[in-house]
Amino acid sequence: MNRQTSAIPWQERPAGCTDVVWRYQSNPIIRRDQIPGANSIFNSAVIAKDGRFVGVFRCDNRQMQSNLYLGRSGNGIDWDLEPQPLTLHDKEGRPIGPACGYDPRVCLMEGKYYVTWCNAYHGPTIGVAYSEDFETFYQLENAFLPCNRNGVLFPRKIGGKYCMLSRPSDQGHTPFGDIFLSQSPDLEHWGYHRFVMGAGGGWSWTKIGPGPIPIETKEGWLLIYHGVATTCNGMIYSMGAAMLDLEKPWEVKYRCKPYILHPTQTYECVGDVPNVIFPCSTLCDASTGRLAIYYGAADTVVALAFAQLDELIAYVKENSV
Ligand code: BMA
Repeated sequence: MNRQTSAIPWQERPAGCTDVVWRYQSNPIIRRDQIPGANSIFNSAVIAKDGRFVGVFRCDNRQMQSNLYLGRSGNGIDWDLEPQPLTLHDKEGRPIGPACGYDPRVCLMEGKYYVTWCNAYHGPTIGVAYSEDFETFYQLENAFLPCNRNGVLFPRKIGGKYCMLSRPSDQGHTPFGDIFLSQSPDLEHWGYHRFVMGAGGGWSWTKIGPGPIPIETKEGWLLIYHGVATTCNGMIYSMGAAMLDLEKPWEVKYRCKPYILHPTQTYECVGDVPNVIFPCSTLCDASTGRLAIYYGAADTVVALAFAQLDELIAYVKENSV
């Protein structure tokens, strides 16, 4: 189970709101210039550790280069971000340089914190690194051939294999894209690829991509993902949800027809890339079923939304394709 035990950020659903997912009233939680020299800080991943919170943050500098930065927080809302990018080490422990790339996810598995992100190797592909202490990170082999984005690990082996979702792509802004699942005995050799689900439906007809680490529930893996529609004015990124089979997670049990969050607020609609909601992580309180969802807004800032896990699952089932 990847549910957390720390007291996660929480705000009750505002009076009069009937939405299954609602926003933190003081969004955004990370400003675009919270790291000196930053242009923007957005699509970022947090996780609970030792009663506090840690995270890997995407920061684009003023040359518009993307790097990953570490952050720490006592409450999951106010974050201290390191001023320099995270340094990667090779398997022998030698420093190999800053973690270049974007859109990190963080997965706790077998006592290690795994970071997957969009790395560059003759095009975008999925970088993988791990840390036991969230201080020193060791890079493994890239998971896939280019071009691929949105590598998202499951938090345990399934059927004896590690599993990762991803979205094969192109070099650019990819006007297509479906979610696939790959399996590995060792987190370095990936195969047994399976189709999971494709772009489709009004708000996600152009492409979809997996978001936070899937959440294990009795009824299946809850997958929160982003879906994209192309309009005469560009792409709109919304948040969707589906349930995957627990033991065959390439099988979709339920897929929610409506989006669960859509860019409507100024900080989601105005920024470097307007109209983008891009979820990368969740915190889930096991005792209360409270869910905090962290998402990048307008490719500029980090924002927070909330849901009750049971309500969200019921909503996905009731509104399933
Ligand atoms: C995708 C990625 C994301 C970004 C999104 C919207 O292709 O680059 O990092 O949030 O586009 O611009």
